[in-house]
Amino acid sequence: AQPTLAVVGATGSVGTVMLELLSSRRNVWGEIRLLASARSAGKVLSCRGEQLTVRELTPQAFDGVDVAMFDVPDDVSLEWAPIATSRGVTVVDNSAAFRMEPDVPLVVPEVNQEALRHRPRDIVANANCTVLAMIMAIGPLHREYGLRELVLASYQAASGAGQVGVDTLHDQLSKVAGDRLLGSRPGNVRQAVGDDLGPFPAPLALNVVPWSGLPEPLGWSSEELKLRNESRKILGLPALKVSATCVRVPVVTGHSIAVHAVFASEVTADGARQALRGAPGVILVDDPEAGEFPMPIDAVGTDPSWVGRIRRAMDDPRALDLFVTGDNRRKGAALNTLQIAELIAAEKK
Ligand code: 11C
Repeated sequence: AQPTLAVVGATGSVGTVMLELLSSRRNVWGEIRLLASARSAGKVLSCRGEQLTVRELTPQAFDGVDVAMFDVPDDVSLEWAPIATSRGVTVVDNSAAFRMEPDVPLVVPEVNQEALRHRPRDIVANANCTVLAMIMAIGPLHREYGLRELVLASYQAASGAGQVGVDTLHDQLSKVAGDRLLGSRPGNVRQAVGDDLGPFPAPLALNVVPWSGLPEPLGWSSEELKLRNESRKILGLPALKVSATCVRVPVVTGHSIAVHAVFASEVTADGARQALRGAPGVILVDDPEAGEFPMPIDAVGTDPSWVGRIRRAMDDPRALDLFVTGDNRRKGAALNTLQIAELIAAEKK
């Protein structure tokens, strides 16, 4: 029989993309069960052409389930993933709750699929959305040249903060539209936007905000530490040097990263392009003279990481500079989670 899949957090922003992907990818599932908080229970959602009623998340709701994809806040995953595994379910979790646990693999199928084999807790973690966009490009380059160091700047979309982030950006954009003096005087964008900043620490419309996530010691943000720690774990490079600055930009969907990557051996831009051209889950868009660059407006709604602006560093023959963009709700969240779930489904057959 085909395995039963539960989608936990089915009504959320990433859950919605999970249902879209389940409707468009090769069907490997028997029953699909949608679970969410009591508030959302009873809603009817469409998936694979079926109308499915959302059920409340309870321990019994996992009975008969083989694999569960979780997209819920960290504290909900912490509580509910062990309840699911105790009922025989393999959990693929998109929160940050388990990512750095040594006995939980952090898997990107195109980069470290072998890590999936060792999962003593029956929990597999899905990586952070900024990490996922970047690591898809860095994985093949690491295999070719041996990665030593990453210096990163992110350009993260509002949807990284969920639907409330998207709504906040659109509300702010409507408040600033039409007034051509806005942005030319100190403080006038703040005044136009008002006090409702949603999940962001400053106005996002007509602005960039050099902050994403929660405060960590010594001035770093949690998002910046995730880029460091999760990259190290996925690549199996525990001492990799990583410095990141994470920035929110007024984009709805699509996280971008400017990458300076230092390798063990000399690189060439053509060699890097060659390594990326055949890489699964990567699309090379690198013809600046023709106006072809990786950009969120093109990458949104697509599966791969878009990579371009590939240059050898002018002052270091072992370093590359490049730009990467990926849909943070697809490969950055729903798609990678589902790819892992599909690999587990194939094992269970
Ligand atoms: C953002 N990347 O753009 C964050 C959201 O580690 O799963 C995802 C947080 C995470 O705000």
